[in-house]
Amino acid sequence: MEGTRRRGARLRLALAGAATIALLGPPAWMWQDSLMPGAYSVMDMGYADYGGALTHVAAADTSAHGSHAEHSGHSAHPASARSLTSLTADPDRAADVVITLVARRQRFRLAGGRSVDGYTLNGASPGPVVHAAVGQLVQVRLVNESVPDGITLHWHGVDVPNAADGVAGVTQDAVGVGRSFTYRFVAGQAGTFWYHSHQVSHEQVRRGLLGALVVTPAARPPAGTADVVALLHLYDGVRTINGREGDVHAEARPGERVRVRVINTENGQTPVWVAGAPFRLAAVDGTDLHEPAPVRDTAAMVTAGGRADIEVTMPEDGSPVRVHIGGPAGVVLGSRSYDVPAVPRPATSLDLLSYGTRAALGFDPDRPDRRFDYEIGRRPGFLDGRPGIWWTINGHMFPDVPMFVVAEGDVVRVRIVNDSGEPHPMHLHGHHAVVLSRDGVRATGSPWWVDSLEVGAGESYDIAFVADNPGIWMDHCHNLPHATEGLVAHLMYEGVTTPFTVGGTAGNEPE
Ligand SMILES: [Cu+2]
Repeated sequence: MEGTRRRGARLRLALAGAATIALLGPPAWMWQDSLMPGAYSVMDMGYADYGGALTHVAAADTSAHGSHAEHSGHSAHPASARSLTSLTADPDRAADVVITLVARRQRFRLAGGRSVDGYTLNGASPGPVVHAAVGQLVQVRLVNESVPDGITLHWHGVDVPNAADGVAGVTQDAVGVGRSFTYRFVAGQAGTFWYHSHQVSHEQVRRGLLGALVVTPAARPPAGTADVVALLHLYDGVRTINGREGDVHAEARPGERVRVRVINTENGQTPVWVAGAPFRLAAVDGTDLHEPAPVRDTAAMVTAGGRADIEVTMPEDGSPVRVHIGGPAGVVLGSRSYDVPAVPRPATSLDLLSYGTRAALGFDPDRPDRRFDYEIGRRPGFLDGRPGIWWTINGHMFPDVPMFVVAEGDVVRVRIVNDSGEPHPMHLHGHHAVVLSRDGVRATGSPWWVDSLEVGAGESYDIAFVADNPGIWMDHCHNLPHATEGLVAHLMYEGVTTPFTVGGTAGNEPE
């Protein structure tokens, strides 16, 4: 139990009664109490939340109660703990897709001519589209030529091995100027994903350290289909698609089926709608929906950090189709002509709670091993000495937030409640969760698997996932300024440790 207690220890033991002192003490105490140490391990952050499985752990001493007893035994013996650096793709397997990405701080031009002071990968932003077929091993060597704060790459939506997750201070050190880091992971699921820096991410993502990752089914795409990436990003407040202001044109023949992969790299959700043809929402966050019906005069909402694959069948008469992405501009599909007028955003939006038809989940979410609450609030206080109105998680302010502890194989349920007055796009690393209900209304449509879930002000969601990817994983708001304001927690597997620290000589600053 010693290891369990150690990991559950608060960051500042000397101020274990911090909550009481903060309530009763003068503001100077609160200010001093909030100061973060120069380096800290996320393992020592906040307090352990075992999701109701604590009784199982406690019972382990007197009875062999299945896997929990076994895992409790593991944490009692640090010698059996695994560093997350060992959680990698098979080191003996040769890579199928090999890429080098060189990051630079530079002034660059968007397609269309506007000059931007930011960051590039291989001389451009967005960086190159990384393509892989499902099952292939992807190997990306990231080289930092000139980004002063250091960089990482996080593979957003890909359930990579933990050591490849790219979170500075949690799964690696930030890659300093003149250094490199190699990411290796198997592209286990066909779908639309993206990559971005997770070092000073609120600034580095905004200024361009990002790109698309497309994993296609192993089979060659059937004849008569086309595939278009549409990565939405704002540079200096200017809305772009694939780094271009205004429309992106893509060739599509009459009768052809087209998949437009919309990637929302922004901090707020965005609507997508289609003029000139009905569409189906074929996939969300890299997972195909089950039997999605064609719709028209309807918008699909894409969560910040999320993806939506819009499938359109081109009209037989050869007329073009406009896929609006957040506004008048978008992807215009055509062959002879790209002349299709913009139409206003439809009044109705797709509700994914009831879109498509039911299918098996592959596990039983009604028999969870752990149940967690992730209740988001807001209150005045100090965060690292800064006064402000900060986010809270289960009533606690960063860094005294819960550490959600699971064991490998657990079925995990999480109730996300948003009482903070603002929407939050919640992003769990390393896993996909299925939405069970919203505001108590059960999902009746296609299994709705997410890695980025818009939780509106006043809303609550029940989600579930299988803990099948050991490691230490961020579970945070992907409105990246909100993450800097303390809306960050972690999911930790029993028996997994990290040697990395936030802060320290590498200057790790994941948010
Ligand atoms: Cu948020």
